[in-house]
Amino acid sequence: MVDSMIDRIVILGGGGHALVVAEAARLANIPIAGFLDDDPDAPAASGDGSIPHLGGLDMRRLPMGCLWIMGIGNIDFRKKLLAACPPELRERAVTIVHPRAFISPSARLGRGVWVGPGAVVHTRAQVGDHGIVNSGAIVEHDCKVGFNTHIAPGAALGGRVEVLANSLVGLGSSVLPSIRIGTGCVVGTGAVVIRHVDDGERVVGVPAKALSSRST
Ligand code: JB2
Repeated sequence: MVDSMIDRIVILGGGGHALVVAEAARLANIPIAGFLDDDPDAPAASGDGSIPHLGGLDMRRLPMGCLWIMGIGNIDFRKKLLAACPPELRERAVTIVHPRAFISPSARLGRGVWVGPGAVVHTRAQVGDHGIVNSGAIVEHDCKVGFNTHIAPGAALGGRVEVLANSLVGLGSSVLPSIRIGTGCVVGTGAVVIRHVDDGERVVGVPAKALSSRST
């Protein structure tokens, strides 16, 4: 079983995000071994584009020779799973870029990154390991997207924006150039961020304000 997994990918999770990643893998002619999920009847198991269920969601179950990618959206759950990744498998995380994304030749993508259709990762931008630049998101020049950070569909980061690890920049939100967003932050759907965001802060609205300050 181990040898047969070499150069095929295993997707962690079997929901909508896993299906999106699997579809791009197929378009890029990357063979898929299957998915891990505690639910054997997760959406990836049936319907169009179904893939085999290989077992429960436990990084230790990843077959030794396989390549793998996180196929789950929830950042906290991803973080927990990634922390349990056996050291010998860390370098086997594979980056998948949808064939319709644009990646500047001077941009740098880490391991285990997902870049969706219509996304742009522009000049000298960097995306850390297990980052997500989802469908139609724009990461402008010189941006830095941290480890396990998710730039959601349609979100836009202006030039030189930095978003540190384990943060979510929500659907359709915008971040002005040179803004810094800390670790473990959430930028709400449609927000417009015009000031730096501290570690752990959740901001919403136009202009974006801390959630906690809304009640004060
Ligand atoms: O806390 C968890 C957990 N959360 C999700 N514990 C365990 N054991 N399993 C969990 N899962 C598993 O991940 C579920 O079994 C599920 O099959 C799989 C995917 O989770 P879900 O279907 O909730 O969503 P998703 O991660 O595929 O997609 C989300 O994130 C994407 C980025 C959705 O919000 C999508 O709309 C979004 N595009």
